[in-house]
Parts: sequence; C-alpha cells; structure tokens
Amino acid sequence: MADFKKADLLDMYYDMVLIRRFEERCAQLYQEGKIGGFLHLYIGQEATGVGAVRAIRKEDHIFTAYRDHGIAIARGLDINALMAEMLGKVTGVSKGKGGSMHLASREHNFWGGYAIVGGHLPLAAGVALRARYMEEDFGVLCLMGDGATNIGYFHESLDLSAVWDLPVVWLVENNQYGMGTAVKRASGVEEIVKKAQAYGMKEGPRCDGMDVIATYEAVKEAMEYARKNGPVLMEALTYRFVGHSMGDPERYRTKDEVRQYSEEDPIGKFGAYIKSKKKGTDAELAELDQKAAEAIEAAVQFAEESPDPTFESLFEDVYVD
Ligand SMILES: Cc1ncc(C[n+]2csc(CCOP(=O)(O)OP(=O)(O)O)c2C)c(N)n1
Ligand SMILES: [Mg+2]
Repeated sequence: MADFKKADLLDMYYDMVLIRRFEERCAQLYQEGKIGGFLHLYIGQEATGVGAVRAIRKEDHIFTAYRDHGIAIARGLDINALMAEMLGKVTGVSKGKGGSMHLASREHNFWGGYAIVGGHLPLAAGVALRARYMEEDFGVLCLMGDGATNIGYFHESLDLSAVWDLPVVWLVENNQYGMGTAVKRASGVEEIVKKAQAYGMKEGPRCDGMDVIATYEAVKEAMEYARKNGPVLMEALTYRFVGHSMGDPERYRTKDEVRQYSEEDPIGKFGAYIKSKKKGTDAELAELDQKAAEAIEAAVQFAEESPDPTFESLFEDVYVD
C-alpha cells in the first residue's frame, strides 16, 4: 500500500470537500435560475474522481462525461473559472459557451466534459493513438458511466484500443444507474469489467470507488500497465447520493437505499481514516472544511461579477466562418 504523507492525505481530503461544496452551491444557483441547461452533480462519487485523477501524471490526458465538475476540480482547474463557466460567464474555462457539461482545459490535458453518452471514448482512443504513433510517454484516463458501456462507441473504442495496444485506462464509474435504469436492466453482464474479455484486453480490478485510497492504488497500477502494455478496462463501484440531474423524481430507487449509501459517505469515511492514522486532527479537518467553503463563496462572487460573453463571440471558436 502506498505510503501517503500527511500533506497528500489532507490535500485529497480538501479536494473531496471542495467538490462537495461546489456541487451543493451549484444546486442552489440552479434553483435560483443562475445556472441554465442540465446539471449533473457528483455528490457521493468524490472518492472515485479524486483517487483516479491523483493517480495519474500531469502529462497524462483525461476525458470524462457530463458529470464532470469533480474531475475538473481534482485535476486542478481554477475554481473561479469553473464556477464562472457554470454561470455562462466569459471568464469561464470554456469562455462561458460550454457550461456544466463542457468543462475543459488544454493546459491541464483535460479535454472535457462530453454530453453525448460514450461520445468521448473514440476521442480518448485518438489521443492515445498519438502516444503510440509519435512514441510519446503519456497515457489516457477515460472515465465513463456504467450506461456508456452499452453503447456502440464503447465497442469501437475498446476494440481499436486493444488492436493497437493503446495506453488507455477505461475507467467505468459504476454508480449503479444510467438515469433511472439499473445496470442489470441494461447490461448483459453485471460485472462490467468482464466486457474486457470480448476485446482480449486486460481486465482490471473492480475497486471500491467510495474509498479514495483504494481507487488511487487501482488506477495507478492500471495506468502503469497501460503505458507499457496497452489498454485496461476497470471499474470503480460508487453511488450518487442525488438525482441523475436536477429535478429527477428518483422513482427507480428507494429512499432507504439512498440513506444506506449516504451513511457510508466517502468524505466522512476518509476523514475518519486520516484521524485513525494520526495524520490529521478534527481541528485540522474542520479548518479545511472552512477553507473550502470560503473558496467556493469567493468563486461564486467572482462568477456573479464576471461579464456575459458578447454577442459577437458567438461567431468565435467555431469551425466555419
Ligand atoms: C447517445 C446518448 N443517448 C442518450 C443520452 C441521454 N442520457 C443522458 S445521461 C444518460 C445515462 C448515462 O448513464 P451513465 O453512463 O451510467 O452515467 P451517469 O449519469 O450514471 O454518471 C442518458 C441515457 C445521451 N446524452 N446520449
Ligand atoms: Mg451510471
């Protein structure tokens, strides 16, 4: 097991709390009508995102789906620019034209944020092809939901990645549902990693996605393997504590089920772990909670005070003049 320094553990804890506060604040701003479009929150899944993103190097690349705020925060994108993007402001990471589902930053090798289920998988394979073709030393971490593994892009991308030994970690965030559809109602196999066998690809672990350290270790090993040998399909078992997107009546699951999982809150569990290892005290964790809350409030203020994009900017950053 990796020997984490106190500072690393506290950093991971801070990122998880920062994501939780960001998401809670976004829910409020949505209800106030300040965030438009769809809003998919990452509450409950923080350990998966933070563990996975921490496990890869700066030169590795990341793709994810529309539930992307937590991944962007874990990757270190500026929190002010992220909040500004949520509010569609010109200071946002995508100049206010992407919104919640299209956060991205070239500087961070973070390519988004994609609204079409599975649509980012061929792109991830394409970037990984560059690594092999140009003999560059980087890997690609491609996160997706369980639902994305039932779509055609999944087949095309995993197949080619195996044929060409591409350095990709295909990480399925199995939160048990694709919108209101449980995994077993949409997938022939419930153990999604088994799909690796269809492509002759390394079947990675099913790690506990509610445990940030377990996820970190599993992704680290998978990425090291992928860079040297070729793709891995792995799975993090997780759960979203809130609806699929805002306004989901959640008729597909019981309140009891949600309550049971919420009692296993990954942030609370990680805080307890840090204390048990004597790497942090209640006071230190409370200070980080406070710092995260303040950072989010400052980000909201920055976003609210930022200007909207101009009308002319509609014609910028598009393919056709
Ligand atoms: C190609 C396509 N089909 C349908 C949708 C509508 N849709 C949006 S999210 C979603 C569920 C995907 O579930 P999953 O991949 O498990 O991700 P999660 O929301 O659980 O993170 C669906 C069907 C879409 N965005 N794109
Ligand atoms: Mg899902």
